[in-house]
Amino acid sequence: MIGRREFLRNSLLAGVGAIIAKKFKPLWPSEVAFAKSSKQVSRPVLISTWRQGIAANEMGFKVLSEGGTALDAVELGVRTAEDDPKVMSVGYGGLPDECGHVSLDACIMDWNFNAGAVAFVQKCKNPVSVARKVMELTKHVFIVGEGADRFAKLMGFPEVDLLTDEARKRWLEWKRKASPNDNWLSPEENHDTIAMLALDKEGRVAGAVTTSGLAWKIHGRVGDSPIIGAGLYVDGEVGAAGSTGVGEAVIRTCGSFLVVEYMRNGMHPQKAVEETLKRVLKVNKKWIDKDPNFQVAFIAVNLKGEIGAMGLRKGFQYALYKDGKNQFLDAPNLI
Ligand code: SD4
Repeated sequence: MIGRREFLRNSLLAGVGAIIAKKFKPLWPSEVAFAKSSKQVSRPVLISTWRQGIAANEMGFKVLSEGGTALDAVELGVRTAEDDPKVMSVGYGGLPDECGHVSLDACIMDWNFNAGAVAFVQKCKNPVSVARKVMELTKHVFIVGEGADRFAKLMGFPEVDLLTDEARKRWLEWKRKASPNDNWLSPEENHDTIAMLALDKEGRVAGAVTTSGLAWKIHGRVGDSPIIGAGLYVDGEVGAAGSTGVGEAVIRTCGSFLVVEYMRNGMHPQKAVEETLKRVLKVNKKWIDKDPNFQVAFIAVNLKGEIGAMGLRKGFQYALYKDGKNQFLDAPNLI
Protein backbone atom coordinates (compact mmCIF):
# COMPACT_ATOMS: atom_id res chain seq x y z
CA MET A 1 0.00 0.00 0.00
CA ILE A 2 1.37 3.45 -0.81
CA GLY A 3 1.47 6.14 1.85
CA ARG A 4 -0.24 9.53 1.54
CA ARG A 5 3.08 11.33 1.04
CA GLU A 6 4.14 8.95 -1.74
CA PHE A 7 0.73 9.23 -3.36
CA LEU A 8 0.98 13.04 -3.35
CA ARG A 9 4.52 12.90 -4.73
CA ASN A 10 3.42 10.53 -7.50
CA SER A 11 0.42 12.64 -8.43
CA LEU A 12 2.60 15.73 -8.47
CA LEU A 13 5.10 14.02 -10.74
CA ALA A 14 2.33 12.76 -12.98
CA GLY A 15 0.99 16.30 -13.14
CA VAL A 16 4.39 17.73 -13.98
CA GLY A 17 4.89 14.97 -16.52
CA ALA A 18 1.62 15.86 -18.16
CA ILE A 19 2.59 19.54 -18.24
CA ILE A 20 5.98 18.70 -19.80
CA ALA A 21 4.34 16.37 -22.31
CA LYS A 22 1.84 19.09 -23.17
CA LYS A 23 4.58 21.65 -23.57
CA PHE A 24 6.90 19.58 -25.72
CA LYS A 25 4.50 17.35 -27.62
CA PRO A 26 1.38 19.26 -28.53
CA LEU A 27 -1.65 17.26 -29.53
CA TRP A 28 -3.75 18.44 -32.46
CA PRO A 29 -7.42 19.00 -31.59
CA SER A 30 -8.43 15.92 -33.60
CA GLU A 31 -5.92 13.77 -31.69
CA VAL A 32 -7.31 15.04 -28.41
CA ALA A 33 -10.84 14.24 -29.50
CA PHE A 34 -9.76 10.79 -30.68
CA ALA A 35 -7.85 10.06 -27.46
CA LYS A 36 -10.84 11.13 -25.36
CA SER A 37 -13.28 8.81 -27.01
CA SER A 38 -11.09 6.10 -28.53
CA LYS A 39 -12.87 3.59 -26.31
CA GLN A 40 -15.99 4.17 -28.40
CA VAL A 41 -14.43 3.08 -31.69
CA SER A 42 -16.87 0.95 -33.66
CA ARG A 43 -15.66 -1.02 -36.69
CA PRO A 44 -16.52 -2.12 -39.26
CA VAL A 45 -19.08 0.39 -40.44
CA LEU A 46 -20.82 0.46 -43.82
CA ILE A 47 -23.13 3.28 -44.84
CA SER A 48 -24.95 3.55 -48.18
CA THR A 49 -27.57 5.84 -49.67
CA TRP A 50 -31.20 4.87 -50.34
CA ARG A 51 -32.94 1.50 -50.25
CA GLN A 52 -30.48 -0.30 -52.49
CA GLY A 53 -27.94 0.45 -49.77
CA ILE A 54 -29.35 -2.48 -47.78
CA ALA A 55 -28.14 -5.07 -50.33
CA ALA A 56 -24.92 -3.12 -50.86
CA ASN A 57 -24.14 -3.21 -47.13
CA GLU A 58 -24.95 -6.95 -46.95
CA MET A 59 -22.51 -7.59 -49.75
CA GLY A 60 -19.93 -5.22 -48.24
CA PHE A 61 -20.11 -7.02 -44.92
CA LYS A 62 -19.70 -10.39 -46.64
CA VAL A 63 -16.61 -9.09 -48.43
CA LEU A 64 -15.11 -7.79 -45.18
CA SER A 65 -15.86 -11.08 -43.38
CA GLU A 66 -14.02 -12.95 -46.10
CA GLY A 67 -10.91 -10.83 -45.61
CA GLY A 68 -11.54 -8.05 -48.14
CA THR A 69 -10.64 -4.43 -47.44
CA ALA A 70 -12.91 -1.41 -47.20
CA LEU A 71 -12.11 -0.78 -50.87
CA ASP A 72 -13.27 -4.26 -51.94
CA ALA A 73 -16.39 -3.81 -49.81
CA VAL A 74 -17.50 -0.59 -51.51
CA GLU A 75 -16.71 -1.80 -55.02
CA LEU A 76 -18.60 -5.08 -54.68
CA GLY A 77 -21.26 -3.44 -52.53
CA VAL A 78 -22.36 -0.87 -55.11
CA ARG A 79 -22.14 -3.43 -57.91
CA THR A 80 -25.25 -5.06 -56.46
CA ALA A 81 -27.15 -1.90 -57.50
CA GLU A 82 -25.38 -1.65 -60.87
CA ASP A 83 -26.41 -5.23 -61.70
CA ASP A 84 -30.03 -4.87 -60.58
CA PRO A 85 -32.30 -3.64 -63.42
CA LYS A 86 -34.98 -2.74 -60.86
CA VAL A 87 -32.71 0.01 -59.52
CA MET A 88 -33.50 2.52 -62.27
CA SER A 89 -30.97 5.16 -61.29
CA VAL A 90 -27.79 3.07 -61.31
CA GLY A 91 -26.07 0.79 -63.85
CA TYR A 92 -27.99 -1.62 -66.07
CA GLY A 93 -31.63 -0.51 -66.35
CA GLY A 94 -30.89 3.10 -65.40
CA LEU A 95 -33.19 5.76 -66.86
CA PRO A 96 -31.80 7.37 -70.02
CA ASP A 97 -31.07 10.96 -71.02
CA GLU A 98 -33.39 13.11 -73.15
CA CYS A 99 -32.22 11.30 -76.30
CA GLY A 100 -32.90 7.83 -74.90
CA HIS A 101 -29.26 6.97 -74.19
CA VAL A 102 -28.21 5.54 -70.82
CA SER A 103 -24.89 6.97 -69.62
CA LEU A 104 -23.22 5.93 -66.39
CA ASP A 105 -20.84 7.75 -64.02
CA ALA A 106 -18.84 6.30 -61.12
CA CYS A 107 -15.84 6.83 -58.91
CA ILE A 108 -13.92 5.08 -56.17
CA MET A 109 -11.32 6.26 -53.64
CA ASP A 110 -9.18 4.59 -50.96
CA TRP A 111 -7.53 5.66 -47.70
CA ASN A 112 -4.27 6.63 -49.47
CA PHE A 113 -5.71 9.28 -51.82
CA ASN A 114 -5.80 6.79 -54.69
CA ALA A 115 -8.80 7.59 -56.85
CA GLY A 116 -10.36 6.50 -60.12
CA ALA A 117 -13.39 7.73 -62.03
CA VAL A 118 -15.29 7.30 -65.27
CA ALA A 119 -18.14 9.27 -66.80
CA PHE A 120 -20.50 9.03 -69.76
CA VAL A 121 -19.98 5.27 -70.01
CA GLN A 122 -22.54 3.83 -72.43
CA LYS A 123 -21.53 0.22 -72.96
CA CYS A 124 -20.50 -1.23 -69.63
CA LYS A 125 -22.77 -2.02 -66.68
CA ASN A 126 -20.12 -1.87 -63.93
CA PRO A 127 -18.51 1.57 -64.17
CA VAL A 128 -17.32 1.36 -60.55
CA SER A 129 -15.04 -1.53 -61.45
CA VAL A 130 -13.79 0.33 -64.52
CA ALA A 131 -13.06 3.28 -62.18
CA ARG A 132 -11.06 0.95 -59.94
CA LYS A 133 -9.04 -0.21 -62.96
CA VAL A 134 -8.35 3.45 -63.84
CA MET A 135 -7.14 3.94 -60.26
CA GLU A 136 -4.98 0.82 -60.06
CA LEU A 137 -3.67 0.33 -63.58
CA THR A 138 -3.20 3.83 -64.99
CA LYS A 139 -1.58 7.07 -63.90
CA HIS A 140 -4.86 8.90 -64.51
CA VAL A 141 -7.84 9.62 -62.29
CA PHE A 142 -10.70 10.36 -64.67
CA ILE A 143 -11.59 8.92 -68.10
CA VAL A 144 -14.79 9.89 -69.91
CA GLY A 145 -17.00 9.07 -72.87
CA GLU A 146 -15.82 6.97 -75.75
CA GLY A 147 -12.40 6.69 -74.12
CA ALA A 148 -13.94 5.21 -70.99
CA ASP A 149 -15.89 2.62 -73.01
CA ARG A 150 -12.77 1.79 -74.98
CA PHE A 151 -10.76 1.41 -71.77
CA ALA A 152 -13.48 -0.81 -70.26
CA LYS A 153 -13.42 -3.06 -73.32
CA LEU A 154 -9.64 -3.26 -73.17
CA MET A 155 -9.92 -4.32 -69.53
CA GLY A 156 -12.18 -7.18 -70.56
CA PHE A 157 -15.59 -5.81 -69.49
CA PRO A 158 -18.33 -7.15 -71.79
CA GLU A 159 -20.21 -4.64 -73.95
CA VAL A 160 -23.82 -4.36 -72.82
CA ASP A 161 -26.90 -2.51 -74.07
CA LEU A 162 -27.84 -0.65 -70.88
CA LEU A 163 -31.37 0.37 -71.91
CA THR A 164 -33.95 -2.10 -70.62
CA ASP A 165 -37.50 -2.33 -72.01
CA GLU A 166 -38.87 -0.83 -68.80
CA ALA A 167 -36.49 2.17 -68.92
CA ARG A 168 -37.34 2.73 -72.60
CA LYS A 169 -41.04 2.65 -71.78
CA ARG A 170 -40.56 5.28 -69.06
CA TRP A 171 -38.54 7.43 -71.45
CA LEU A 172 -41.25 7.27 -74.12
CA GLU A 173 -43.85 8.30 -71.53
CA TRP A 174 -41.69 11.22 -70.44
CA LYS A 175 -41.19 12.32 -74.05
CA ARG A 176 -44.91 12.30 -74.63
CA LYS A 177 -45.44 14.58 -71.63
CA ALA A 178 -42.30 16.71 -72.01
CA SER A 179 -42.87 20.45 -72.23
CA PRO A 180 -40.60 23.34 -73.23
CA ASN A 181 -40.69 24.43 -69.58
CA ASP A 182 -38.86 21.36 -68.28
CA ASN A 183 -35.67 22.36 -66.59
CA TRP A 184 -34.01 18.91 -66.63
CA LEU A 185 -33.05 19.49 -63.03
CA SER A 186 -35.97 18.06 -61.14
CA PRO A 187 -34.82 14.84 -59.51
CA GLU A 188 -38.47 13.77 -59.21
CA GLU A 189 -38.04 10.90 -61.65
CA ASN A 190 -35.12 9.29 -59.89
CA HIS A 191 -33.05 10.16 -56.89
CA ASP A 192 -31.41 6.91 -56.03
CA THR A 193 -27.72 7.19 -56.78
CA ILE A 194 -25.77 4.90 -54.56
CA ALA A 195 -22.90 6.35 -52.56
CA MET A 196 -21.27 3.88 -50.18
CA LEU A 197 -18.61 4.35 -47.51
CA ALA A 198 -16.80 1.64 -45.57
CA LEU A 199 -14.55 1.63 -42.54
CA ASP A 200 -12.98 -1.77 -42.00
CA LYS A 201 -11.78 -3.36 -38.76
CA GLU A 202 -8.23 -2.18 -39.40
CA GLY A 203 -9.38 1.45 -39.70
CA ARG A 204 -9.05 1.70 -43.48
CA VAL A 205 -11.71 3.89 -45.03
CA ALA A 206 -12.92 3.89 -48.65
CA GLY A 207 -15.85 5.04 -50.76
CA ALA A 208 -17.58 4.51 -54.10
CA VAL A 209 -20.40 6.22 -55.98
CA THR A 210 -22.22 5.01 -59.08
CA THR A 211 -25.19 6.39 -60.99
CA SER A 212 -27.02 6.77 -64.28
CA GLY A 213 -27.39 10.44 -63.32
CA LEU A 214 -30.54 12.48 -63.44
CA ALA A 215 -33.23 11.00 -65.66
CA TRP A 216 -33.89 12.85 -68.94
CA LYS A 217 -30.70 14.91 -68.55
CA ILE A 218 -29.23 16.71 -71.56
CA HIS A 219 -27.15 14.28 -73.60
CA GLY A 220 -23.55 14.54 -72.37
CA ARG A 221 -24.41 15.95 -68.94
CA VAL A 222 -22.33 14.65 -66.02
CA GLY A 223 -23.25 15.30 -62.39
CA ASP A 224 -21.31 15.21 -59.14
CA SER A 225 -21.19 11.44 -58.67
CA PRO A 226 -17.93 10.67 -60.52
CA ILE A 227 -16.19 13.87 -59.43
CA ILE A 228 -13.64 13.37 -56.66
CA GLY A 229 -14.31 16.07 -54.07
CA ALA A 230 -17.94 16.57 -55.15
CA GLY A 231 -19.72 13.19 -55.12
CA LEU A 232 -17.09 11.47 -53.00
CA TYR A 233 -14.03 12.24 -50.93
CA VAL A 234 -11.90 10.04 -48.71
CA ASP A 235 -9.01 10.97 -46.43
CA GLY A 236 -7.39 8.06 -44.61
CA GLU A 237 -6.55 10.24 -41.61
CA VAL A 238 -10.04 11.68 -41.25
CA GLY A 239 -12.88 9.71 -42.85
CA ALA A 240 -15.09 9.79 -45.93
CA ALA A 241 -18.17 11.46 -47.37
CA GLY A 242 -20.46 10.88 -50.35
CA SER A 243 -23.51 12.53 -51.84
CA THR A 244 -26.75 11.99 -53.71
CA GLY A 245 -29.24 14.38 -55.27
CA VAL A 246 -28.95 17.23 -57.75
CA GLY A 247 -25.30 17.00 -58.72
CA GLU A 248 -24.99 20.56 -59.95
CA ALA A 249 -25.59 21.83 -56.40
CA VAL A 250 -22.94 19.50 -54.99
CA ILE A 251 -20.36 20.40 -57.65
CA ARG A 252 -20.80 24.12 -56.89
CA THR A 253 -19.84 23.53 -53.27
CA CYS A 254 -17.25 20.69 -53.57
CA GLY A 255 -19.69 19.02 -51.15
CA SER A 256 -17.98 15.78 -50.10
CA PHE A 257 -14.60 17.46 -49.76
CA LEU A 258 -16.19 20.09 -47.54
CA VAL A 259 -17.74 17.44 -45.27
CA VAL A 260 -14.32 15.79 -44.85
CA GLU A 261 -12.65 19.14 -44.18
CA TYR A 262 -15.19 19.93 -41.48
CA MET A 263 -14.46 16.54 -39.89
CA ARG A 264 -10.72 17.22 -40.11
CA ASN A 265 -11.32 20.33 -38.06
CA GLY A 266 -12.87 18.25 -35.33
CA MET A 267 -16.56 18.24 -36.26
CA HIS A 268 -18.67 15.15 -35.65
CA PRO A 269 -19.77 13.68 -39.03
CA GLN A 270 -23.42 14.61 -38.32
CA LYS A 271 -22.49 18.23 -37.72
CA ALA A 272 -20.19 18.15 -40.77
CA VAL A 273 -23.00 17.06 -43.12
CA GLU A 274 -25.34 19.62 -41.62
CA GLU A 275 -22.88 22.48 -42.08
CA THR A 276 -22.21 21.36 -45.65
CA LEU A 277 -25.94 21.31 -46.43
CA LYS A 278 -26.19 24.84 -45.06
CA ARG A 279 -23.51 25.82 -47.57
CA VAL A 280 -25.33 23.96 -50.37
CA LEU A 281 -28.52 25.85 -49.48
CA LYS A 282 -26.79 29.22 -49.40
CA VAL A 283 -24.99 28.73 -52.71
CA ASN A 284 -27.93 27.17 -54.56
CA LYS A 285 -30.81 29.08 -52.98
CA LYS A 286 -32.23 30.51 -56.20
CA TRP A 287 -32.69 27.00 -57.67
CA ILE A 288 -33.76 25.31 -54.44
CA ASP A 289 -36.48 27.88 -53.68
CA LYS A 290 -38.05 27.31 -57.08
CA ASP A 291 -38.19 23.52 -56.92
CA PRO A 292 -39.85 21.62 -54.05
CA ASN A 293 -38.28 18.38 -55.29
CA PHE A 294 -34.73 19.72 -55.23
CA GLN A 295 -32.93 17.25 -52.99
CA VAL A 296 -29.29 16.91 -51.93
CA ALA A 297 -28.05 14.57 -49.23
CA PHE A 298 -24.75 13.50 -47.71
CA ILE A 299 -23.46 10.53 -45.76
CA ALA A 300 -20.19 10.54 -43.80
CA VAL A 301 -18.09 8.37 -41.52
CA ASN A 302 -15.01 9.14 -39.44
CA LEU A 303 -12.26 6.80 -38.27
CA LYS A 304 -14.00 6.13 -34.96
CA GLY A 305 -16.99 4.78 -36.85
CA GLU A 306 -19.22 7.75 -36.03
CA ILE A 307 -21.55 8.55 -38.89
CA GLY A 308 -23.47 11.45 -40.36
CA ALA A 309 -26.47 11.44 -42.71
CA MET A 310 -28.77 14.27 -43.68
CA GLY A 311 -30.94 15.47 -46.53
CA LEU A 312 -31.66 19.02 -47.56
CA ARG A 313 -35.35 18.10 -47.62
CA LYS A 314 -37.36 15.38 -45.92
CA GLY A 315 -37.26 11.92 -47.45
CA PHE A 316 -33.60 10.95 -47.56
CA GLN A 317 -33.02 7.38 -46.38
CA TYR A 318 -29.87 5.35 -45.93
CA ALA A 319 -28.66 1.93 -44.88
CA LEU A 320 -26.27 1.61 -41.97
CA TYR A 321 -24.35 -1.50 -41.03
CA LYS A 322 -22.92 -1.01 -37.56
CA ASP A 323 -22.44 -3.12 -34.42
CA GLY A 324 -23.54 -6.22 -36.33
CA LYS A 325 -26.88 -4.77 -37.52
CA ASN A 326 -27.91 -3.61 -41.01
CA GLN A 327 -30.63 -0.99 -40.62
CA PHE A 328 -32.61 1.14 -43.05
CA LEU A 329 -33.04 4.59 -41.56
CA ASP A 330 -34.69 7.95 -42.14
CA ALA A 331 -32.19 10.80 -42.12
CA PRO A 332 -32.98 14.19 -40.61
CA ASN A 333 -33.45 17.13 -42.97
CA LEU A 334 -32.25 20.71 -42.99
CA ILE A 335 -35.34 22.50 -44.35
C1 SD4 B 1 -26.31 13.32 -60.45
N1 SD4 B 1 -26.08 13.07 -58.10
O1 SD4 B 1 -26.06 12.84 -61.54
C2 SD4 B 1 -26.52 12.42 -59.29
C3 SD4 B 1 -27.95 12.01 -59.26
C4 SD4 B 1 -28.36 11.44 -57.96
O2 SD4 B 1 -29.72 10.51 -56.55
O3 SD4 B 1 -27.67 11.41 -57.00
N2 SD4 B 1 -29.48 10.98 -57.78
O4 SD4 B 1 -26.46 14.54 -60.28
